Amino acid sequence: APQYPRYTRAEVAQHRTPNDRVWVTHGSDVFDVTDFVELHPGGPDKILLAAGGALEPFWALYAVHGQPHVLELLREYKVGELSPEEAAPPPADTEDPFAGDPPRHPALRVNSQKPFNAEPPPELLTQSFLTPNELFFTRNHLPVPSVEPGSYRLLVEVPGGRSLSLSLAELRRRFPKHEVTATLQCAGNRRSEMSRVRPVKGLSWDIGAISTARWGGARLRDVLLAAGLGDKSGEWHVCFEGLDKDASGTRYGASIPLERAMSPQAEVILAYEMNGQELPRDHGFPLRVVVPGVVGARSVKWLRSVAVSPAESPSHWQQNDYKGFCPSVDWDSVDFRAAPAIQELPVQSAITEPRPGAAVPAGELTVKGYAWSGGGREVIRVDVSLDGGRTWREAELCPRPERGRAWAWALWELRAPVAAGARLELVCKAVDRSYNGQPEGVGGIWNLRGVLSNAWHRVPVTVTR
Ligand code: HEM
Ligand code: MTE
Ligand code: MO
Repeated sequence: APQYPRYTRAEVAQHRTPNDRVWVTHGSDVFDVTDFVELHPGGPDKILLAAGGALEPFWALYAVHGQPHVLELLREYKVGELSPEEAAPPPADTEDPFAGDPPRHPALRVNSQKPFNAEPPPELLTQSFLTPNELFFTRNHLPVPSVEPGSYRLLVEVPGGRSLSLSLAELRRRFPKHEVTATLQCAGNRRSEMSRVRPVKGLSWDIGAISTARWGGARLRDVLLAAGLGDKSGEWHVCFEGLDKDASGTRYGASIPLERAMSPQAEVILAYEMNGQELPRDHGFPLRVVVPGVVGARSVKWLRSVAVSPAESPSHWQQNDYKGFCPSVDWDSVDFRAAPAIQELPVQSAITEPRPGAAVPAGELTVKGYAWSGGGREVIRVDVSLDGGRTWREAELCPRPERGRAWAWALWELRAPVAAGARLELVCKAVDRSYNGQPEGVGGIWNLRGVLSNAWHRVPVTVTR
């Protein structure tokens, strides 16, 4: 057998672009696939996502690679092997509250490592209607709690009713499983565009703080009824608390109006399944709330307790965050009590392909993206412009797997001829069933926290020959 040079993972990681050569690993083999990048049937952008690292996490998502001819093709590009000492993982730091966080997919774009906040790259976001669990955006405010599923109990408190303490087995046995396909979006999605107008405080999300899954679990309504919830008049809320806490013991919390929790049409569930698998640790294992059509912040993960209360959750994230304000309000004048907590989100859309600044070939251009609105309001149309909003055409909405309440996004596509040498400004905007549209610019919706960023999405590209 031929002798190959040995490399460390750090050496492989230096080869991430065609200029530096594109290296990948598979098992303990190292490959230089630079000359294959342009030939890749899945496109050059996709293969580059794995550049400098292991192929396995990517190939696990795209099963076409599990065929013998793919491995044979790869073998032609072998240039080396990983050094034997590369196998052992680094020792964990026990002082670090985040040391127990789970491993993550290398494709995720990390906005903050501790706590972990990351979004899928746009090229993968609209690759499938349901976001693979490994790529689903993650928004953690605190370390991921370690939960032992056998001893886990959910506390349920209903005034005038009884307190329940439910094991996972009881939740599954006592309540029928309800499934709902729903998109979750963080209030801060597309914040980076807002901070370009004027600085805002918050994580700099691009367009990927949004993802879609099929969730399975018990209806919150059924659980509250089992706890003896009777007729309630006046204002009531359902407060959720997570098991995740900061150094002072403060836990993540949020609430929704009782009316939504009890509405059979609103389909609020306590989910133990995500896309047919048990919940991943980053997404709330073993149990989370899923509130379809509502800002992600209310879908509390690692659910510790559910309590019906005359007041909203006292949590910082309900009272002093996730609220919108007039563009003139600054950190000296802001009064968080003056604005209602965000629940249903406004209509949103974004272009996922091509990427800003891309050079696209002349001929037929395919523009792809997502569109979604809160409250179950179906997206009825997506308008796309190639000239900065002067003229428009209607995108084709990809068929949705199910009708009814539009808790999930619509993926869309537009094909248009483009001429060599042109400079285009691609723009998209969606319209929902209530004929709500998106604002043209960021200026009028700018707010100090950078939430609710849903202006027309603009993507400049140039056309080569
Ligand atoms: C398709 C090879 C990396 C995403 C394919 C196919 C081959 C291939 C041969 C066609 C398979 C068939 O239809 O029989 C490779 C090699 C890679 C690589 C050699 C690395 C050196 C990646 C990565 C991703 C990816 C990192 C994703 C991030 C895809 C997708 C398709 C595909 C989505 C399907 C395209 C379609 O159905 O039109 N790849 N691939 N590939 N690849 Fe890769
Ligand atoms: N629940 C707990 N317990 N802790 C959190 O930090 N983050 C919230 C919400 N639920 C959070 C939480 C926010 S702001 C969002 S946008 C969603 O979870 C993100 O869910 P995901 O990480 O599964 O995408
Ligand atoms: Mo969020």
